[in-house]
Parts: sequence; structure tokens; C-alpha cells
Amino acid sequence: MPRMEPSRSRDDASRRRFLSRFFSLGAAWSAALVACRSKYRPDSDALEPRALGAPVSEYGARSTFEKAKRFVQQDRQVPLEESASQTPLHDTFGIITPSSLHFERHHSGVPQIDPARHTLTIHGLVDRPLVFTVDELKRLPSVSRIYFLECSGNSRSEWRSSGATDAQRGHGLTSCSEWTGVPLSMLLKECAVKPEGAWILAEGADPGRHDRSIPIVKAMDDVMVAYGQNGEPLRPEQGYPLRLLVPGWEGNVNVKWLRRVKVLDRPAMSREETSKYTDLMPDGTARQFTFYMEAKSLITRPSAGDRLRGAGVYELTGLAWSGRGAIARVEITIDGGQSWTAAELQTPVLPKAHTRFRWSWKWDGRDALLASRATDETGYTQPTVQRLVEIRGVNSNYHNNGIQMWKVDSNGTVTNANRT
Ligand SMILES: Nc1nc2c(c(=O)[nH]1)N[C@H]1C(S)=C(S)[C@@H](COP(=O)(O)O)O[C@H]1N2
Ligand SMILES: [Mo]
Repeated sequence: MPRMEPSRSRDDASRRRFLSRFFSLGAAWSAALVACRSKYRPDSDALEPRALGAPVSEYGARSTFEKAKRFVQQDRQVPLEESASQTPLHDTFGIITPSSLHFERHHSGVPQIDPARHTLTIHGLVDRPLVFTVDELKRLPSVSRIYFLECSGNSRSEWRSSGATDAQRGHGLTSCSEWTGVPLSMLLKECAVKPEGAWILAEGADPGRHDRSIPIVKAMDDVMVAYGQNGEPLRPEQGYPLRLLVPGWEGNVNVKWLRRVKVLDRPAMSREETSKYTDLMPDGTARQFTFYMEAKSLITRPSAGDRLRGAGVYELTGLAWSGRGAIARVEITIDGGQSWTAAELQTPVLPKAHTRFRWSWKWDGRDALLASRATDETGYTQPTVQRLVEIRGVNSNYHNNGIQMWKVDSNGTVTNANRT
């Protein structure tokens, strides 16, 4: 309990309430609070600085003291085709990723699109092909939903024993936003899909004309044509002015700068679903259309790159998510997976959204192996990377949802236990 000068303005009753709040945190946390308190100086609450502050502004910016940023990966030979940037998961709170820190993956750069001239065409196996302007779409009844978006190449570094240096580089190709738009089903119904219509092909307006096939059943379910992200229009990097948002499915099918939806009787077999985004198995065959992002979780704090300041109590926190629904349970191990205990889930726990978990850890100051393990509402539990390799072999790039272990050394340094 911090030893502070009794405040003269506070009566005894309210002081007792204040004290009991500290004590209700538990003896362990009180010790941690004592350890981190600064010396109280009676004159330190004088108004500082005395000069007036900055005026109001038309569009906000973060404090100049804050430095969290995306980690940019750019191939030198093909800078645009191979470009991605990763969310600093370690430096975000709660479940919403600020739009400015949402990860990016572009195959032919970010096109600059004038919303007044952009349209969405729906055609193919429909009775009534239609062209929608962005304004027309915004006039329709809208929905807002919180969903994660994860590239299936996320965590690919962890297939091999050369795991990433930190959580951002290893796992930063996942983010979570509130998306606003119209259900694709509403538009497809308006166009009257013919009985043979079994798939759609969604195409972007970027120079590479990124396109992917999606079964009509999913298209008629929860897929959105989104124009909003976290209360404002999509960022150009996220597909301004329109993108497809395909909840729970691999990032690649969430076509940005969406310009065309064609209804087909079979998948189009585009580049992105044949030569790329298929999973080569040990027997030489490849899995195709592995759409779902399976349950996964990650301790974001502490994580590799952190340094703990001695034994004591720490809050372990992180994110869990599943493309098949809501997270049912997250468990924590501190002994490399020999024993597991349930973490607390922050409510509301939303389906196909990042879920924040927390767990108080009393570190005894000795070497420890920390990890989290998620189970979703279907009963599926996140596997170890070893288990994934047993089944999928070592040719895999995509869909690594293996358990991430962090090693805490007795000197307080935290590293990726996959790095050997
Ligand atoms: N038109 C278009 N859509 C696209 C892409 C692209 O390059 N062009 N990249 C895809 C991939 S691989 C991913 S992981 C997601 C990334 O979305 P984000 O950049 O908004 O995070 O967009 C997908 N949609
Ligand atoms: Mo991706």
C-alpha cells in the first residue's frame, strides 16, 4: 500500500474506502504497487505547465511521446509485390487495433481511388446485373461488426527453428476493427442469383487485379461490403473506398478496393488460389481453399524483447481469436506446457474477433517458459507447432496457429523459445 501523506481534503470515510480498494487487489499486487510508486511530494500537484496548451484541432493525432509503429517488410527486388507491414501487438490495448496500426498486405501497392468515380459491379450468373456507386451503397441499411483480419501467412516464421525475434515480427499480420458496410447477401439478392450460382469471384481495382473465389454459401452468410473502419471511412491501405470483409477467413479473400463480384458455377482458379495460398502437404499434394483461420492465441505482454525487473507479480496479457466463432477458453502455462491454468477473458467475447485475456503471474525469478493456448466454441484447441509439423510437414507457409512459447531467463530477458 503506497504510503502517502493523508490528504486534508479527504474525510476519514472516503479514505477508508480508498484504502480498502487497494487492499482488495490482493496482498501480492499491493507489494507490486509499493515497488513501482514514485515519491510523493506535497507540492507536486501544483498546476504545471503554467502556459496555455495547444488549441483545438480538426483531425487528431497521438501524443508526440508515443512511438508504437508498424514493422515494414519490403522485398528489395519486388518492393511492391512483397510488401507487408505488421501490427505492434505488444503495444496495443483492448481488442481494437487503431486504424493507423492495422497490418497491411498489398500485392501491387495501394491504389489511390476517387470514391466519386469508383463502382462495384455484380454480374455473371444473375438475372439482374447491377452497378453500385459508393454513395448508393451508403444509402442502404448498414451493419457494424467487430472482426479480426489475419493473413494466412501470419506466424510463418514459426514453422522453422529460426522463429521471429518478437511478437510483432512473428505474429503482427493480425488486427481487429469495427467494420461498417452492407451485407453482400443483400446485394446478391437484389441481383437474383441463378440456381447454378455456386461461387463468387471478387476482384480488386489495384493494378494486379487481386481476385479470389468464395463459395456462395459464405457470400450469403456474413460477408460484408465494407466502407467504414473504426468509425471513419476505410484507410486507403485497408481498401478505400470499398473492401470485402469475410469474417474468420484468411486475409487473402478479403479483397480490397473491391470493384467486381462475378457469380460463377465453380471457382475461378485464380493465381492466388492455385500457385499461392495453397498448402503443400508431405505427400506432394496440396490443400486448396483452406479458408478458415483456426483458433490461436498469443501472450503479447510480456513477450520477446521485454525485460522483467525482478521477481514479483506481473500481469500476463494477450489476444485470442478463432475464425470459427467465439473463444471459449484461454489457458496459460509457465512451465513449458506441463500444467495449464485458465486466464480471465475480457468481456464482451465476440465471435471472430480478437479477445483480450489476462492472468496474474507471480514470478519466482527463475527460468520460465510462458505460453497461452486457446479453445474455441467448437471445442477445438490450439495445437503445438510440433503437432502441426507432424501432420502438415515442413513445406507449409500458411496457417500456422501453433502455440507460441516465450522463454523468461532468470536475468529477466524474454526471448522466443522457438529460436534455437
Ligand atoms: N485488392 C487486393 N486485395 C487484397 C490484397 C491485395 O494485394 N489486393 N491482399 C490480400 C491479403 S494477402 C491480405 S492478408 C489482406 C490484408 O488486408 P489489410 O492490408 O487491410 O490488412 O488483404 C487481401 N486483399
Ligand atoms: Mo495475406
